[in-house]
Amino acid sequence: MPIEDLGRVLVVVPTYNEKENVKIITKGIREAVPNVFILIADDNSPDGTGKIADELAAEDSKVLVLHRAKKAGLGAAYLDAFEYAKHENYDVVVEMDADGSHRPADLVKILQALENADVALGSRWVKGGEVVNWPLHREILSRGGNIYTRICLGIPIKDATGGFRAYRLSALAKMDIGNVQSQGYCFQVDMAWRAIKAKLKVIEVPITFIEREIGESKMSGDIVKEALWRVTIWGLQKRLPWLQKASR
Ligand SMILES: Nc1nc2c(ncn2[C@@H]2O[C@H](COP(=O)(O)OP(=O)(O)O)[C@@H](O)[C@H]2O)c(=O)[nH]1
Ligand SMILES: [Mg+2]
Repeated sequence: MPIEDLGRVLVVVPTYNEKENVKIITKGIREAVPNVFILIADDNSPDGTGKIADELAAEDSKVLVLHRAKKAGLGAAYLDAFEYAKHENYDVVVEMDADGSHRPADLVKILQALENADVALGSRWVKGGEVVNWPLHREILSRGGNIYTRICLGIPIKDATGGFRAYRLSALAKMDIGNVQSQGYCFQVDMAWRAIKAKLKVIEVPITFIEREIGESKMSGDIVKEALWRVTIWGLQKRLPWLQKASR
């Protein structure tokens, strides 16, 4: 089945201080999958990324910009974008970083995989997946975090923290995302966990993740801590159902 059969696809690219990267990624996506819509979700980046995004939108009618008031985390930006996708009747929504870590060539693979799934997760930790130029501590953190997640939640997903993935809107509608509160990596785990709980077909697609060359990572200790405590609580809730009521 060709990608066109998926319907209207919206690739959401969240940005915070990505003024050089935003042009490169927009061009890369456009070349790899000519017909997709691209939504740049910018949190009022101080470096002027939002203005550059507006210029890109002026040149290409399928590039759109979601201007958000201030930095409020990746999860909030994506939830806003998903709401937009629903309102505008898209069929598929994709999450993709602006910093060059996610290759447009893999976007094609992820969309093709979605032809037989509800959710397709780009995965660094399945056979054929890889990470390029990551310092050892990042690799240990990601591998370790994913093993911990798999054990806590009892799910078969090898890379639940990755941020390169596609959802059918019909799947998002079943995932009860109105009460998602998690932000950084935890947002990704939260979404994967909800997809599995909703009994959707989730598949992992091997990707090559390349560490950014331009700009700075927004990863922080707080993001790691958030993932750790929330995943631990979800794991406990799964095993001790009476905890469900205590917190969601
Ligand atoms: N809109 C928005 N985008 C963000 C925010 N934090 C990170 N991003 C974007 O999310 C993507 C991934 O973030 P990055 O800093 O590269 O994280 P890393 O890959 O884990 O080091 C990039 O495109 C960032 O610009 C945020 O608070 N708001
Ligand atoms: Mg990055």
